Amino acid sequence: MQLNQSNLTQLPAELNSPRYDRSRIKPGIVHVGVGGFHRSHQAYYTDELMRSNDPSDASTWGICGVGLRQADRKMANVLQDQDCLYTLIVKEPSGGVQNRVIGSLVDFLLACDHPTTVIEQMASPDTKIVSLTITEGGYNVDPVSGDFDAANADAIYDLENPGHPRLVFGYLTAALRLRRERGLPAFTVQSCDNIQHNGDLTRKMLLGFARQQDAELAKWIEAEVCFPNAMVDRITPVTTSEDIEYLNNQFGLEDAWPVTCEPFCQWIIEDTFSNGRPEWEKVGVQFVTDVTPYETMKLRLLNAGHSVLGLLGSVFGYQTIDQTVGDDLFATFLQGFFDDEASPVLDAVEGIDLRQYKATLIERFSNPNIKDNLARICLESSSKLPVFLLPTIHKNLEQGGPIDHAALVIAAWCYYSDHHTDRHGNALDVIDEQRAALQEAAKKTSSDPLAFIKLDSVFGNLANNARFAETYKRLLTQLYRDPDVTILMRQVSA
Ligand code: CS2
Repeated sequence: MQLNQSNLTQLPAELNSPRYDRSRIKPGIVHVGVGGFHRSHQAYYTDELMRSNDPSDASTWGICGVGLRQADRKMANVLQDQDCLYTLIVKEPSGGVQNRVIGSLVDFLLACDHPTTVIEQMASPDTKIVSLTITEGGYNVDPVSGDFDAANADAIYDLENPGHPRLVFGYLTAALRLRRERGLPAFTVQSCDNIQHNGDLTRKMLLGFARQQDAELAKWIEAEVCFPNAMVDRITPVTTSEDIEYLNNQFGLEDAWPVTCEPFCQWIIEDTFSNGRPEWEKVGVQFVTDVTPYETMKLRLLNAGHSVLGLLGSVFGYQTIDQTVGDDLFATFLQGFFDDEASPVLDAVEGIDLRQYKATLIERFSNPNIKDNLARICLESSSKLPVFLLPTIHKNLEQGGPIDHAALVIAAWCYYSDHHTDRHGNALDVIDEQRAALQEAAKKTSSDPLAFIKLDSVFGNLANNARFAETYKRLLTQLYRDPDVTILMRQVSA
């Protein structure tokens, strides 16, 4: 049976279909970047609200998905065939599975085909929030200055073609211009990407773009648009053909693009919205005045922990996070990184027991049903590690704290970037915006052991720190002599 609106009432109870009347739902949210994470997180919370809330309020917070690029065409086609319905497959560590068909996504538009429709949807009086999961790369940050990268070809195109832009900032600016002209209140721009101060970054980039186009409009945006910062968390591996087959074999359901995720789910948001928001607090979302301590904790423990396992595990020849952390040596190394290097330089977080938080992380990573591929973890490491790992290193360098675990991870990253293989020579699929630059720098290791960390677009001035340089060089030289990372992991853990 095909997943669509007319078949919903006939689906087996285990698929937990939405019972609310989807035909009454108006899209109050336009979401740009409908991938796995949006569908396991924001759309899940919103569906939960629609199931539980006074329907008159929840029904104004439906989501209209937007894909900006040709690469989103597959999602557009799948969602169109399925009336925007999809299955969320929540996999428990015990092997149990909780399925639910999510109904909060009510429309999907492909911007490259219909730019005006997307701009009008954002400018509609119904739209109160435009939310984003566009990945780190989507923010168009100049890696050296940290400002909006005005030299980007798409940014230049958008300034010349405001009616059919390419970047999200072109769309937001065009829609906000219409709202201002029409006397409508501004929408909130809500980043849901796993980025530090995601709201502040979005604000900076949007204003950077808008000022070049229209200084008056930029001033209005500055005064009227809220950009709440948020910490987002739910491990969402890439959907596999087995997930699609599982629904088919188990329930006879044809869902061309389900999403799988872990049971854990967290969203902590600064409560600053320009034009109202859903009552997400009714379904477990936390609203706070300052999200900084929560996001720092998550980035430097969960995400950094992933990178520790991802890079060392990849070089060793493992495939998934649960397999890697299932090896005692890797688990001990990770615990050592958490306890000796990451947590001593974290500020206390109100209401959170760090020991407990770290234990929960190891449990979540160990979930054998998630099968989170190391390839997913390692992709775009050049935008991840400067946020996940480098701040911990810098703090420890300032305070005389230990750096060996982190330095070994960077050495493994150099090996990985240089060879694009594991230690046995099996190819690794390296996906990174800076892939070529990373490899070029890593290739110079034989003549200059510090060449990799001299790549300043990633490492800044780290190579100038004598203590780091010495530790890194020692570990790297040994790793290049014998790429079995476990020898060095034992040494560091001892
Ligand atoms: C991962 C994250 O991409 C990564 O490196 O650490 O995608 C992680 O799974 C999420 O942030 C969990 O919320």
